[in-house]
Amino acid sequence: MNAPITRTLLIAMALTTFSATPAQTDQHQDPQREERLAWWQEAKFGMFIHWGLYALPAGEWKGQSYSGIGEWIMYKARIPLAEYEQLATQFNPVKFDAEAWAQLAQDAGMKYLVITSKHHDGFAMFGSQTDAFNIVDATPFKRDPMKELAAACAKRNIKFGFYYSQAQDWHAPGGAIWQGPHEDAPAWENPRWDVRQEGDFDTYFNEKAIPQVRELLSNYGPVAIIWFDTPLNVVNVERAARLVKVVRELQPNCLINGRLGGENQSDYDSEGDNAIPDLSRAGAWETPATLNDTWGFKKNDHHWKKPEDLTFKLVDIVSKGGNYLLNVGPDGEGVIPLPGCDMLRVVGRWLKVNGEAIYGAGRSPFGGEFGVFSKSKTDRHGKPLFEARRTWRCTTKPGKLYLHLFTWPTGKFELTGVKGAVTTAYLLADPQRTPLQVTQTGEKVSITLPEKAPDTIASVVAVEFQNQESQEK
Ligand code: FHN
Repeated sequence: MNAPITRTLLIAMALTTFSATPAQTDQHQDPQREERLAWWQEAKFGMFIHWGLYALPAGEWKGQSYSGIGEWIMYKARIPLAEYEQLATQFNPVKFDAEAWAQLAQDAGMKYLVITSKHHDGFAMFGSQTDAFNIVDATPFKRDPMKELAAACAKRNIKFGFYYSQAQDWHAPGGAIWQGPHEDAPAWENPRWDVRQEGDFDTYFNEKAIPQVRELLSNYGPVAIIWFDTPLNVVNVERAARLVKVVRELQPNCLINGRLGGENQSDYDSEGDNAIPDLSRAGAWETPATLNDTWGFKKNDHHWKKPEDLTFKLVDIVSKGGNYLLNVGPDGEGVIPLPGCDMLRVVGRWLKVNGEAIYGAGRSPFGGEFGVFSKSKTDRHGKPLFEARRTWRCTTKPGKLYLHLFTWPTGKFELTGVKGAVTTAYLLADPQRTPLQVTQTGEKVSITLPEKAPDTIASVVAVEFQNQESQEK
């Protein structure tokens, strides 16, 4: 690539945001897309896994700690390619246990799993004929963990998917590189830090990205999702269409997330990282989120969220119409950090009792429970501040409402704006489903509750209606 073109491309890249992704999909009136999405709409909760060579430095390089997300260490410390390649010679995650990872996803109540097959560092975590910089050919481990994980997921009926960084590749000549700023890292005049990165994007795209996507979709059985990321502005409509063609040719049922690039070619929208919309959102969308403050393992990140908060976020997202893709970052030995496992199992236990109100559930018909826009306070963009409320949420199924009570009311729970005649209400935590006392006057419903909440995180009251019509907004 000649210098002026490189410069223009890189400047243009800097003008695009890479984390928050605007709606890219035109999800309307495409019956095939609707069909592809059916299982995913039911699933609601998935496991994201960021695992790669970056798990070894774990946020530190040559004695220096780097702030922010750990999988960006190569970029932040501007690690020369030859030095980064040395990590592969040390990568031997002998404690990796695909069965244990898939079992954790199952225990957490997660119905699908998406793992980094190649992140921005360019290292393939699968056996690749395309590029020797991969886990089978370049590490002492020599195993293909993706094969093992695909099999472990299939055994448990967990849908299996791959993350693939289609634009950014800091190792292949011509791969795109974020210009910055990124967290604490500045904006670089020339974001490339190693001459080996020089090259032409199309050569990288044609000779590495497309063939590797082909490998992923040919060698691992059914792939439920291919999760692209940071298209920058290099994955334009034409390049995106080429990726879509490969996906549709090899695995017609495979879903494509909302960070492909180009326009209107994804199956569902990806929200920004850890971004949950304030209000309900139509269409198919997903929030990818972290358990602490990093995706890839960082030894000093102990800033774990609480299981109560994760459960709230899951319910909040489902009640607004979305899916929750929650990340774990295994370490260099192949172990998922224990605090993450413990938290996920708490969410899973809650789902065992209350899963009926999550899987396949629709959005809230109300909306006031999400919060209100402040009349006096503004956010950092100068827009009215959204003051979120967290006391309750509502999900729906035909003829049913599910009230998720995060704060247990004294005596009664009052609901207004209810359409239809209530026939019965009961707690999902009550195996006998003993009817609760309900009074209804027009659109006002009052449910008498026991003194103590049966579930310390959130108790769910199921409310049934005479009419089987959908209660969803
Ligand atoms: O740059 C990546 C980041 O490392 C991580 O993979 C997240 C996950 O959504 N995606 C990008 C930033 O949005």
